[in-house]
Amino acid sequence: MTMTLRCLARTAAAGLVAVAALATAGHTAEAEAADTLGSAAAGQGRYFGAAVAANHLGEADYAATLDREFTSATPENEMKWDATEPSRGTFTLAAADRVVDHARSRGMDVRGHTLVWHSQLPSWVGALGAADLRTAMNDHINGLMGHYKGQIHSWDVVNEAFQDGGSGARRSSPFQDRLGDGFIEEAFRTARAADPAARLCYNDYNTDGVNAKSNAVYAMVKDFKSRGVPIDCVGFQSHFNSASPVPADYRQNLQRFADLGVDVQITELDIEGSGSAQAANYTKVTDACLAVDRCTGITVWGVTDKYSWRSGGTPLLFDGDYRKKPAYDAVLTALGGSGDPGDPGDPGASCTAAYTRTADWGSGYNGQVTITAGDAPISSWTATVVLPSPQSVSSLWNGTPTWAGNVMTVSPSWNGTLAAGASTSFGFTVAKNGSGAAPTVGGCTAS
Ligand code: G2I
Repeated sequence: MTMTLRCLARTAAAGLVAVAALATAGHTAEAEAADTLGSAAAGQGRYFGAAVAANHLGEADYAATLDREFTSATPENEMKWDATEPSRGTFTLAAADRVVDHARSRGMDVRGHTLVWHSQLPSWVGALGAADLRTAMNDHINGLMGHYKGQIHSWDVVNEAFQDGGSGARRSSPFQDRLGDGFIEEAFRTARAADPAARLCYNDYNTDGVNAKSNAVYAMVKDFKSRGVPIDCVGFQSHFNSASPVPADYRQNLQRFADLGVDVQITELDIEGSGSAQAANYTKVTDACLAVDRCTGITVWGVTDKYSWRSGGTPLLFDGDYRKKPAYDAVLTALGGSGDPGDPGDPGASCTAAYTRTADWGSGYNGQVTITAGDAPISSWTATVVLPSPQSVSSLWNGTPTWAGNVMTVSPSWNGTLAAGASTSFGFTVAKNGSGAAPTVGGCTAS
């Protein structure tokens, strides 16, 4: 049932659909605790996403963790203006396409980040006069949103347009300085026409609690709603550390925006720290989102601490070796899920198999396969070894082989139980019979 729940939750694009499907099947989300962030969040009618970098998708553990746990992806840098339109009118979208294709082929939603932002802006944009800049801004929105039309769940149309500090004023940028306050409204109107199905968000940081900056954003959203300027959501980046802790009025702040008639999303969550203190802060944030009906999802700003923009602060849910941190367990629990990593078939039970030739003497060789448990303890494993013809195995130790043609499937003899991350190995002696080729070691499966 655990497997069934996960599959249903992943297949359905919207969490509410997942809940309905489960109810039809005679189950509820509560009846069987979900065992990934994405499936647990879906049980609450929400998505759980991560910022994704195209250049890490080839790393097996990165992709496996992303694919297993998350139901939404935000390209971390690939959709920014410097990456997508480095010279005027020339759109370079290959890296962004990689993230979008990876995510969508695995049933994830995609958040678009970001269309109009003062940072990561190519210098040609800043050199334009007002009329040209207005055209370039609209062309950029149309170019990106047109390319991804129908594929993006929510777009950060404008990012970080307000100043830090107490004034609540707009931040100086080419857009603000040349086009004035109206550039935000214009960007949203252009965006609505470009992809009417996409949710259009304003996204910012240090707006997570009630303060002068969030008050200024609040006033803008209220004005937009009263005048019919198209806006659907507000993103709260939520980059927290000891200098910028989770605000005590986080939930109230999310709620007051929701009460304006927009969705709220936690868009770039990371919290520096470790252990139970970090976990407690993640619980606060997750609980706050769950307490606000229109908080539709949470995105953490990266998959693993290894590649975080604040990697020194270890702010994410998986450590540098893709192990679940206490913060992970805290979020999963807050979402109503349960890890239960020893359960057969649980996605936590995994292993890898690595082959080495440990000796070679002309007519024969010794091979060794090292089995390493993934991020949960395992109670058994099997690994397959395909032997090149016409080689034959004369002996095998620390494992139990069964044969089908030249495919040897090895299960444990005494060494099935491994702690998370722990290794064991089996070895075998091969008669070459004229071929010195290396065997192929297939997948490792664990329970
Ligand atoms: O700064 C944290 C985030 C604040 N809100 C908007 C987000 O878009 C922003 O993300 C970060 C990325 O996580 C970083 O990865 O934005 C940074 C740039 O403003 C990104 O850093 C840049 C480095 O500055 C570049 O040197 C590097 O080439 O990442 C680029 C790609 O790795």
